[in-house]
Amino acid sequence: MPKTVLITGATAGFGKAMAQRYANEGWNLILTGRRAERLEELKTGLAPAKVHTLCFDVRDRQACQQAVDSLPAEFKGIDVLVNNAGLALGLEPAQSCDLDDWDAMVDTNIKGLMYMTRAVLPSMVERNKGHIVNLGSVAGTYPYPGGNCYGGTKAYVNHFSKNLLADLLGTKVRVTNIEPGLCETEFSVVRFKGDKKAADKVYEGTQPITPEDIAEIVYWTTTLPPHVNINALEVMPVQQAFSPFAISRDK
Ligand code: NDP
Ligand code: 8X3
Repeated sequence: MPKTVLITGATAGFGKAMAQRYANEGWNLILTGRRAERLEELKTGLAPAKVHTLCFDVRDRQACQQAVDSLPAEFKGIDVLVNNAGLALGLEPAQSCDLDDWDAMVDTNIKGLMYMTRAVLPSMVERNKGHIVNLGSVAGTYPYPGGNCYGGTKAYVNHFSKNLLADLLGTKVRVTNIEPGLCETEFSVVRFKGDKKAADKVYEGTQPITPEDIAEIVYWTTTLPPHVNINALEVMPVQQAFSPFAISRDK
Protein backbone atom coordinates (compact mmCIF):
# COMPACT_ATOMS: atom_id res chain seq x y z
CA MET A 1 0.00 0.00 0.00
CA PRO A 2 1.50 3.38 -0.98
CA LYS A 3 2.41 5.78 1.79
CA THR A 4 1.10 9.34 2.02
CA VAL A 5 3.04 12.55 2.63
CA LEU A 6 1.54 15.98 3.27
CA ILE A 7 3.94 18.80 2.35
CA THR A 8 3.04 22.39 3.20
CA GLY A 9 4.49 25.06 0.91
CA ALA A 10 4.98 22.73 -2.05
CA THR A 11 4.67 25.45 -4.71
CA ALA A 12 8.38 26.39 -4.58
CA GLY A 13 11.81 25.59 -3.20
CA PHE A 14 12.22 22.71 -0.78
CA GLY A 15 8.54 21.75 -0.83
CA LYS A 16 8.47 21.37 -4.60
CA ALA A 17 11.67 19.32 -4.64
CA MET A 18 10.34 17.10 -1.84
CA ALA A 19 7.12 16.54 -3.79
CA GLN A 20 9.18 15.26 -6.71
CA ARG A 21 11.36 13.09 -4.45
CA TYR A 22 8.41 11.34 -2.78
CA ALA A 23 6.57 11.03 -6.12
CA ASN A 24 9.61 9.25 -7.59
CA GLU A 25 9.22 6.62 -4.86
CA GLY A 26 5.51 6.06 -5.53
CA TRP A 27 4.12 7.91 -2.50
CA ASN A 28 0.69 9.57 -2.55
CA LEU A 29 1.06 13.32 -2.15
CA ILE A 30 -0.96 16.01 -0.44
CA LEU A 31 0.49 19.34 -1.53
CA THR A 32 -0.40 22.74 -0.15
CA GLY A 33 0.34 26.37 -0.84
CA ARG A 34 -1.46 29.63 -1.57
CA ARG A 35 -0.74 29.78 -5.32
CA ALA A 36 -3.48 27.70 -6.93
CA GLU A 37 -2.03 27.74 -10.43
CA ARG A 38 1.31 26.40 -9.20
CA LEU A 39 -0.47 23.60 -7.36
CA GLU A 40 -2.28 22.67 -10.57
CA GLU A 41 1.00 22.70 -12.53
CA LEU A 42 2.58 20.47 -9.90
CA LYS A 43 -0.26 17.99 -10.07
CA THR A 44 0.09 17.72 -13.84
CA GLY A 45 3.89 17.56 -13.72
CA LEU A 46 3.96 14.82 -11.08
CA ALA A 47 1.63 12.46 -12.98
CA PRO A 48 1.20 9.51 -12.70
CA ALA A 49 1.70 10.10 -8.93
CA LYS A 50 -1.55 10.42 -6.99
CA VAL A 51 -1.69 14.06 -5.91
CA HIS A 52 -4.29 15.89 -3.83
CA THR A 53 -3.83 19.65 -3.69
CA LEU A 54 -5.08 22.02 -1.00
CA CYS A 55 -4.93 25.75 -1.55
CA PHE A 56 -4.96 27.68 1.71
CA ASP A 57 -2.94 29.96 3.97
CA VAL A 58 -1.36 28.15 6.95
CA ARG A 59 -1.86 31.32 9.03
CA ASP A 60 -5.60 30.57 8.98
CA ARG A 61 -6.27 28.17 11.85
CA GLN A 62 -9.69 27.10 10.61
CA ALA A 63 -8.45 26.57 7.07
CA CYS A 64 -5.70 24.25 8.35
CA GLN A 65 -8.19 22.09 10.24
CA GLN A 66 -10.70 22.13 7.37
CA ALA A 67 -8.01 21.12 4.88
CA VAL A 68 -7.10 18.07 6.94
CA ASP A 69 -10.75 17.20 7.68
CA SER A 70 -11.62 17.47 3.97
CA LEU A 71 -9.14 14.83 2.78
CA PRO A 72 -10.61 12.07 0.63
CA ALA A 73 -10.50 8.59 2.22
CA GLU A 74 -7.47 7.46 0.21
CA PHE A 75 -5.38 10.41 1.48
CA LYS A 76 -6.54 10.37 5.11
CA GLY A 77 -3.86 8.13 6.59
CA ILE A 78 -0.97 10.61 6.57
CA ASP A 79 2.37 8.87 7.17
CA VAL A 80 4.55 11.98 6.97
CA LEU A 81 3.69 15.63 7.57
CA VAL A 82 6.38 18.05 6.39
CA ASN A 83 5.84 21.46 7.97
CA ASN A 84 7.81 23.33 5.34
CA ALA A 85 5.77 26.49 4.58
CA GLY A 86 7.65 29.45 5.97
CA LEU A 87 9.46 32.65 5.20
CA ALA A 88 11.79 35.41 6.26
CA LEU A 89 10.81 39.01 5.66
CA GLY A 90 13.36 41.82 5.82
CA LEU A 91 16.85 42.05 7.26
CA GLU A 92 16.51 45.32 9.17
CA PRO A 93 17.63 45.61 12.78
CA ALA A 94 15.02 45.08 15.48
CA GLN A 95 14.80 48.79 16.27
CA SER A 96 13.66 49.73 12.77
CA CYS A 97 12.02 46.63 11.29
CA ASP A 98 8.45 46.51 10.04
CA LEU A 99 6.22 44.96 12.71
CA ASP A 100 3.94 43.57 10.01
CA ASP A 101 6.89 41.47 8.83
CA TRP A 102 7.34 40.11 12.34
CA ASP A 103 3.64 39.27 12.56
CA ALA A 104 3.77 37.44 9.23
CA MET A 105 6.81 35.39 10.29
CA VAL A 106 5.32 34.46 13.66
CA ASP A 107 1.95 33.64 12.10
CA THR A 108 3.46 31.48 9.35
CA ASN A 109 6.58 29.88 10.82
CA ILE A 110 5.21 29.33 14.32
CA LYS A 111 1.43 29.40 14.29
CA GLY A 112 0.93 27.77 10.88
CA LEU A 113 3.27 24.96 11.88
CA MET A 114 1.40 24.54 15.17
CA TYR A 115 -2.02 24.46 13.48
CA MET A 116 -0.97 21.84 10.94
CA THR A 117 0.68 19.72 13.60
CA ARG A 118 -2.37 19.86 15.84
CA ALA A 119 -4.68 18.96 12.94
CA VAL A 120 -2.67 15.92 11.81
CA LEU A 121 -1.23 14.55 15.06
CA PRO A 122 -4.34 12.93 16.64
CA SER A 123 -4.71 10.51 13.73
CA MET A 124 -1.02 9.62 13.87
CA VAL A 125 -1.22 8.88 17.59
CA GLU A 126 -4.40 6.87 17.10
CA ARG A 127 -2.72 4.76 14.40
CA ASN A 128 0.49 4.69 16.47
CA LYS A 129 2.60 5.64 13.46
CA GLY A 130 3.65 8.72 11.58
CA HIS A 131 6.43 11.24 11.24
CA ILE A 132 6.42 15.01 11.55
CA VAL A 133 9.30 16.80 9.84
CA ASN A 134 9.68 20.48 10.63
CA LEU A 135 11.76 22.95 8.64
CA GLY A 136 13.80 24.87 11.18
CA SER A 137 16.96 26.70 10.21
CA VAL A 138 20.51 27.33 11.32
CA ALA A 139 19.06 30.78 12.09
CA GLY A 140 17.29 29.12 15.03
CA THR A 141 20.67 28.37 16.61
CA TYR A 142 23.10 31.03 15.36
CA PRO A 143 22.11 34.70 15.61
CA TYR A 144 23.04 37.24 12.93
CA PRO A 145 22.31 40.94 12.38
CA GLY A 146 18.78 41.26 11.00
CA GLY A 147 17.92 37.64 11.86
CA ASN A 148 15.94 38.80 14.91
CA CYS A 149 12.37 37.56 14.53
CA TYR A 150 13.10 34.99 11.81
CA GLY A 151 15.79 33.39 14.01
CA GLY A 152 13.37 33.52 16.94
CA THR A 153 10.67 31.67 15.01
CA LYS A 154 13.13 28.96 14.00
CA ALA A 155 14.38 28.61 17.59
CA TYR A 156 10.74 28.00 18.44
CA VAL A 157 10.54 25.28 15.77
CA ASN A 158 13.60 23.61 17.28
CA HIS A 159 12.22 23.62 20.81
CA PHE A 160 8.65 22.76 19.78
CA SER A 161 9.97 19.74 17.83
CA LYS A 162 11.82 18.47 20.90
CA ASN A 163 8.79 19.06 23.12
CA LEU A 164 6.64 17.11 20.67
CA LEU A 165 9.03 14.20 21.13
CA ALA A 166 8.48 14.46 24.88
CA ASP A 167 4.70 14.32 24.46
CA LEU A 168 4.95 11.45 21.99
CA LEU A 169 7.12 9.26 24.17
CA GLY A 170 5.48 5.85 24.31
CA THR A 171 4.10 6.16 20.77
CA LYS A 172 5.81 5.27 17.52
CA VAL A 173 5.33 8.74 16.08
CA ARG A 174 8.62 10.37 15.06
CA VAL A 175 9.60 14.05 14.95
CA THR A 176 12.55 15.58 13.12
CA ASN A 177 13.75 19.16 12.87
CA ILE A 178 15.75 19.85 9.71
CA GLU A 179 17.96 22.93 10.10
CA PRO A 180 19.38 24.09 6.77
CA GLY A 181 21.82 26.89 6.11
CA LEU A 182 22.19 28.77 2.84
CA CYS A 183 19.99 27.25 0.11
CA GLU A 184 18.99 28.83 -3.16
CA THR A 185 15.19 28.92 -3.50
CA GLU A 186 12.67 31.76 -3.65
CA PHE A 187 13.54 32.38 0.02
CA SER A 188 15.72 35.48 -0.53
CA VAL A 189 13.43 36.97 -3.20
CA VAL A 190 10.66 36.76 -0.61
CA ARG A 191 12.91 38.12 2.14
CA PHE A 192 13.87 41.13 -0.04
CA LYS A 193 10.29 41.57 -1.22
CA GLY A 194 10.84 40.86 -4.91
CA ASP A 195 14.28 42.52 -5.23
CA LYS A 196 15.93 39.80 -7.33
CA LYS A 197 19.27 41.65 -7.44
CA ALA A 198 19.55 41.74 -3.66
CA ALA A 199 18.48 38.09 -3.52
CA ASP A 200 21.07 36.98 -6.08
CA LYS A 201 23.82 38.71 -4.08
CA VAL A 202 23.19 36.35 -1.17
CA TYR A 203 24.39 33.39 -3.27
CA GLU A 204 27.08 35.17 -5.31
CA GLY A 205 30.40 33.31 -5.59
CA THR A 206 29.33 30.42 -3.44
CA GLN A 207 27.74 27.04 -3.92
CA PRO A 208 24.63 26.88 -1.77
CA ILE A 209 22.67 23.78 -0.89
CA THR A 210 20.03 22.89 -3.46
CA PRO A 211 16.35 22.13 -2.79
CA GLU A 212 17.08 18.62 -4.09
CA ASP A 213 19.75 18.17 -1.38
CA ILE A 214 17.17 19.01 1.29
CA ALA A 215 14.55 16.80 -0.36
CA GLU A 216 16.99 13.89 -0.27
CA ILE A 217 17.76 14.48 3.42
CA VAL A 218 14.10 14.77 4.40
CA TYR A 219 13.24 11.65 2.41
CA TRP A 220 16.09 9.78 4.10
CA THR A 221 15.02 10.72 7.63
CA THR A 222 11.50 9.47 6.93
CA THR A 223 12.53 6.14 5.44
CA LEU A 224 14.94 4.98 8.14
CA PRO A 225 13.84 1.89 10.11
CA PRO A 226 10.82 2.79 12.31
CA HIS A 227 12.79 2.48 15.58
CA VAL A 228 15.21 5.26 14.51
CA ASN A 229 14.45 8.96 15.03
CA ILE A 230 16.65 11.76 13.73
CA ASN A 231 15.80 14.43 16.30
CA ALA A 232 17.54 17.28 14.50
CA LEU A 233 19.81 17.65 11.55
CA GLU A 234 21.86 20.76 10.79
CA VAL A 235 23.10 21.10 7.23
CA MET A 236 25.15 23.87 5.62
CA PRO A 237 27.12 24.35 2.44
CA VAL A 238 30.82 23.64 2.92
CA GLN A 239 31.37 27.35 2.20
CA GLN A 240 29.31 28.45 5.22
CA ALA A 241 30.20 28.59 8.90
CA PHE A 242 27.07 29.22 10.98
CA SER A 243 25.45 32.51 9.95
CA PRO A 244 24.61 33.73 6.43
CA PHE A 245 27.31 36.36 7.01
CA ALA A 246 30.02 33.74 7.47
CA ILE A 247 30.27 32.63 3.84
CA SER A 248 33.42 31.99 1.88
CA ARG A 249 33.03 33.32 -1.67
CA ASP A 250 35.01 32.39 -4.78
CA LYS A 251 37.19 35.27 -5.96
P1 NDP B 1 10.44 29.32 -0.82
O1 NDP B 1 10.10 30.75 -0.69
O2 NDP B 1 11.09 28.85 -2.08
O3 NDP B 1 9.14 28.44 -0.57
C1 NDP B 1 8.29 28.71 0.53
C2 NDP B 1 7.00 27.91 0.40
O4 NDP B 1 6.19 28.22 1.53
C3 NDP B 1 6.21 28.28 -0.84
O5 NDP B 1 5.70 27.10 -1.41
C4 NDP B 1 5.07 29.13 -0.30
O6 NDP B 1 3.91 28.90 -1.09
C5 NDP B 1 4.88 28.55 1.10
N1 NDP B 1 4.27 29.50 2.02
C6 NDP B 1 4.80 30.66 2.50
N2 NDP B 1 3.90 31.28 3.28
C7 NDP B 1 2.79 30.50 3.29
C8 NDP B 1 1.52 30.62 3.93
N3 NDP B 1 1.21 31.66 4.71
N4 NDP B 1 0.60 29.64 3.73
C9 NDP B 1 0.89 28.59 2.95
N5 NDP B 1 2.07 28.41 2.32
C10 NDP B 1 3.01 29.37 2.50
O7 NDP B 1 11.37 28.99 0.43
P2 NDP B 1 12.18 27.67 0.87
O8 NDP B 1 11.78 26.50 0.09
O9 NDP B 1 13.59 28.03 0.94
O10 NDP B 1 11.67 27.55 2.37
C11 NDP B 1 10.97 26.43 2.90
C12 NDP B 1 11.21 26.37 4.39
O11 NDP B 1 12.60 26.18 4.64
C13 NDP B 1 10.83 27.65 5.15
O12 NDP B 1 10.24 27.28 6.36
C14 NDP B 1 12.18 28.35 5.37
O13 NDP B 1 12.15 29.17 6.50
C15 NDP B 1 13.07 27.16 5.56
N6 NDP B 1 14.49 27.39 5.31
C16 NDP B 1 14.96 27.92 4.13
C17 NDP B 1 16.32 28.11 3.94
C18 NDP B 1 16.89 28.70 2.69
O14 NDP B 1 18.02 29.21 2.74
N7 NDP B 1 16.21 28.65 1.56
C19 NDP B 1 17.28 27.71 4.98
C20 NDP B 1 16.68 27.22 6.18
C21 NDP B 1 15.36 27.04 6.32
P3 NDP B 1 2.82 30.00 -1.55
O15 NDP B 1 3.56 31.28 -1.75
O16 NDP B 1 2.24 29.41 -2.80
O17 NDP B 1 1.87 30.03 -0.42
C1 8X3 C 1 17.50 30.51 6.13
C2 8X3 C 1 18.95 30.39 6.42
O1 8X3 C 1 20.95 31.49 7.41
O2 8X3 C 1 19.72 32.73 5.70
O3 8X3 C 1 16.80 29.89 7.14
O4 8X3 C 1 18.83 32.53 7.91
S1 8X3 C 1 19.62 31.87 6.90
